[in-house]
Amino acid sequence: MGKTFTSDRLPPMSTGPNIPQELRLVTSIPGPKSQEIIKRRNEAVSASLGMAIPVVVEKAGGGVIVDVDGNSIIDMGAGIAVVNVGNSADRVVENVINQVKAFTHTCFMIAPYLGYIEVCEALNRLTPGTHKKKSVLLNSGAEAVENAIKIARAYTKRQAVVVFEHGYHGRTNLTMAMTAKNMPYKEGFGPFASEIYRMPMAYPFRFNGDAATCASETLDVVTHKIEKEIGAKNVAAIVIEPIQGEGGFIVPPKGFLPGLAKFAKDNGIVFVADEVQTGFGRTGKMFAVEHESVDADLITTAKGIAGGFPLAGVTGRAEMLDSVHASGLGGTFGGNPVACAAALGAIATIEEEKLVDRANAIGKIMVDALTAMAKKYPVIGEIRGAGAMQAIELVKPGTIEPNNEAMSAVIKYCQQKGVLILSAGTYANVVRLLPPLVMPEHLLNQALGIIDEAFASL
Ligand code: PLZ
Repeated sequence: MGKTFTSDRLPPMSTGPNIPQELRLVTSIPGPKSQEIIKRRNEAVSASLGMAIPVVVEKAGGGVIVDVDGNSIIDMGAGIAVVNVGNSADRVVENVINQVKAFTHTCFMIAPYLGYIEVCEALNRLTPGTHKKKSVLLNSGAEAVENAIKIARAYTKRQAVVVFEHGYHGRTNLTMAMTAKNMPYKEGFGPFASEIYRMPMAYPFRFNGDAATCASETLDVVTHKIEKEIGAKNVAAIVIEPIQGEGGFIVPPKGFLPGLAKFAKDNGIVFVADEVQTGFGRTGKMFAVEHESVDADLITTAKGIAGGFPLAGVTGRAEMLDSVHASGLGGTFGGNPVACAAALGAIATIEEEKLVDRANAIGKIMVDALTAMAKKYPVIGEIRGAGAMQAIELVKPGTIEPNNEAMSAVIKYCQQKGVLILSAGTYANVVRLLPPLVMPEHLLNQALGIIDEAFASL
């Protein structure tokens, strides 16, 4: 099915549960069983929740999701960059089963347990920088970002928070305020938290000039605005995704992040890298700030940390984590023992299976295929990303005008052919590819072939 791109750069590896690693369509999408259950979904579940593909999952592993009708779909989304180690990865399953049998909850603030401490030790070790680090564990990416702001404010005794155009940080009140895009995230949900200041983002594709000028000019504007409009001495934190995720996989030009980090350091501002989407090997480094050796004071993590279990963290300078008064941070479920056991399994998988290298190999295969497509199809404005986090920005041919219709058509075509891909972008014109890092090569090639067909069909 579809033209395939061949290469031999991905070594075979265990894909967890014993699910054939194949694209198999036995019904149209959605099949009859999925349709029946989706009727119940629509009766029982809030109508406000989205649904990227209308199939009901029965099992998943490696590079596929198998639905209740027996269709086996290639997963190019990994549950939004969560199952980097694949679904039901062996070490995650084993750790979780053992932990569930031992105990499921005590509340770390009531009676501590080793798993939480070991996850913090792993985060302190894996995040870049040789300074003394500490961590706190939470339940979700948004909660991690909220806690990073609490820590930065407590440490600096300042209030202002600087965020960026196209940024995404979550759906809680504070993180909604930090998120750039109104629809669907913010519309009607105000009033929003105060003391959030949004700055222009260095977005080379939409900047009139080369990447170096984009970095230096945008940095000038940002620092000028911070100084003149907020006052640098009032800023507690600058929060940025090293590669913006929901905003459309916007990769800041070289020099922009280090420049911001330096400005933060010079002005006593806590520099927070939101690595919720980019973390745990996704971009071909354990953390995306490593691409430019950016010195982040705090790093927020979630998604890929625990092989699908809800867990998040804030990791950073020990003196910052320790500046909060006793019992100032916490939560009932934060660092749940089962989620911690899963995280230890996921982290062991990433390290022992060398998934960071594999993310780079996956990236090379994707970039080769996508670059070839960009030459053929004028709706492709830009291919960008890092490692196994790659996106295609779609435009009206010959312009940089966003092409939302083409994005929807490509995604729909792929779904009908059994390839799950996700959308992104402030202008809803970006196709993003986030395969599990255990994706077998033949499935990756097959998915890329179908994406090519989708463009040809436009
Ligand atoms: N920071 C950088 O990408 C979550 C959102 C999906 P939570 N991105 C996926 C949706 O539509 O809700 C995200 C992120 C970055 C923070 C978050 C928030 O993480 O675990 O969804 O709260």
